Amino acid sequence: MPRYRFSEPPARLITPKSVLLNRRSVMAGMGAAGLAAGLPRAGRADSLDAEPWPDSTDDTQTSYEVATGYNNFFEFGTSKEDPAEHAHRLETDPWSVEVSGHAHAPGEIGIEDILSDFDLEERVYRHRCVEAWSKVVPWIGFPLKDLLARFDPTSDAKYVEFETLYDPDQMPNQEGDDIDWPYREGLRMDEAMHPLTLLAVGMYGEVMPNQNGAPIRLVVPWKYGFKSIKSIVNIRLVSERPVSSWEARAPREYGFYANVNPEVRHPRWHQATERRLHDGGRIATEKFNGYGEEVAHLYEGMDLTENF
Ligand SMILES: Nc1nc2c(c(=O)[nH]1)N[C@H]1C(S)=C(S)[C@@H](COP(=O)(O)O)O[C@H]1N2
Ligand SMILES: [Mo]
Repeated sequence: MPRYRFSEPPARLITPKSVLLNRRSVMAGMGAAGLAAGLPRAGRADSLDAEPWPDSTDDTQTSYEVATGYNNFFEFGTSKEDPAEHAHRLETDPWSVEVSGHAHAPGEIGIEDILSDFDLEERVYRHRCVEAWSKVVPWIGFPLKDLLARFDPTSDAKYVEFETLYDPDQMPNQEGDDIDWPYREGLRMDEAMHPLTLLAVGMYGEVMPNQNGAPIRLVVPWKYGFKSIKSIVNIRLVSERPVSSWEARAPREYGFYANVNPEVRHPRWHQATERRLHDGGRIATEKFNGYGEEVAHLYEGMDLTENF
């Protein structure tokens, strides 16, 4: 396996206290996750046994209600309210993720094993989206590289391709053609191996709400929101650059890299500012969403206007 060398995320991006999930409460909660979608926190049966999180970003945290009530999850409809209304139809137990392609040990892993085998630390990430709105969400997750290591990628693995579940019975908008289903995304191997690239299984101390991508989703904090694919069932280690669903649909509008970049316009809108959902205020968008110190080196020598 090729060796990737990255320092661990700086302390400001991780809560000082590593918060391990109470596995039993997670397991008990997985089945209830669908029913609980949209309920206020206190009413949810699937709380994770996590300590309150200290602030590790100076931006204000988005409320749970907004973070779970204003979403993009096209499988359930194209309006921001559709996921909260319809995602309860998604059955997340049982669930497994298949890892295939250029790996010495390809295979499948169930969500229970993911929850029990990987160190789940609660981290706060600033998460800003291509629509020019931003959320600050305390994700619970672990680095994607830890999962990939288990399947032992070969040196032919240059990119990682991700796929969401395809099941129109549960995801009714997959009957339509808003996207060439299933939703697909991709990362270059070094992006996938970066310690800031997370697989998230919860947020705000709870099992992931369905509308936010239960039971497992990607979080790539320096890229626009659409890279953070939800409800993943397939991970493929490939040698050619994959084409994401958005890139396939509108190649002039959505590139493969999708790094947050206020200097690069979307053809139909500028991307210099974002509207913070917690107060509706507009602020300047930071290059790489403020994570330049950690990730800018990945793109050294690349023209980010060409490679948007
Ligand atoms: N499978 C799937 N994943 C998806 C999407 C989607 O429509 N389907 N939308 C993306 C977009 S455009 C954004 S902005 C984020 C939104 O994540 P959030 O609802 O947790 O804020 O999810 C991303 N992941
Ligand atoms: Mo988005």
